[in-house]
Amino acid sequence: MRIDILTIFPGMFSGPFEESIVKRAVEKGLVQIFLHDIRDYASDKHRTVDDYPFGGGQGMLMKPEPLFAAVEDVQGQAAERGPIVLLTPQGRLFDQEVAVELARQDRLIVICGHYEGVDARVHEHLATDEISIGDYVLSGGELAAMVVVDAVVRQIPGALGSPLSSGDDSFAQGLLEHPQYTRPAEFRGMSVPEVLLSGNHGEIARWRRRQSLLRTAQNRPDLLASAELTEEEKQWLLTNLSSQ
Ligand code: 6GU
Repeated sequence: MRIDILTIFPGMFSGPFEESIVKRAVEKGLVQIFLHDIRDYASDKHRTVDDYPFGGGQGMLMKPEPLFAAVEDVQGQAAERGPIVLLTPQGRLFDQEVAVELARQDRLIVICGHYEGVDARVHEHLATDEISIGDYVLSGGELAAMVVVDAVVRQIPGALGSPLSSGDDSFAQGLLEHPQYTRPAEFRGMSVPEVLLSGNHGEIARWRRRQSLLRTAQNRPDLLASAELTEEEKQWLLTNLSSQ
């Protein structure tokens, strides 16, 4: 997979992509990430990428010409085709399903929005997808791009240590992940649940499933609404939620 990121702050990406899973995926040749400075595509000597909104209003907007020029140039740098994703608080909400969908692409071109927004012609005629990472406003699309790239790259087969590692993640089954423990079995008087030490895989699986349901009901009842629970699980949850 090839990912091209168009940004006015390419330097912001040097830390996050040079550590951990993204770094390893790049080293393994599973993904190539290219950063492009949108200012390189400005046509004036001041390298202007923003301007005032027509009709008045607060702040500045990103001009269309440098963004169109950047996407056209970058697109020509490789034969692969894929979505042109504009990162903006006006986009569709990013979640695990979107991460999996994007991870299936051969190529992503990601545009980091900035200032008070982006000229609407970029939304309408250049971007093929618009993504927001949540209902809050960031100063720019860069942090969102890091979030999206991290979540996408870990879905590429081979990016994680074990091929099954991402299947257990929170959201992979539409529920939050169950609690996990490592050694020591007892720490400052806090002990690991007995069942996890029992070696009984059936019991362990049942405990984990119930803990997933409990966490999801407590922290993300919205997710529980679309999960499939057996009658027994519903009963168990009712009993155990009310006893907390
Ligand atoms: Cl993609 N960009 C900005 N600027 N703010 C956001 C966002 C994106 N997603 C959530 N908030």
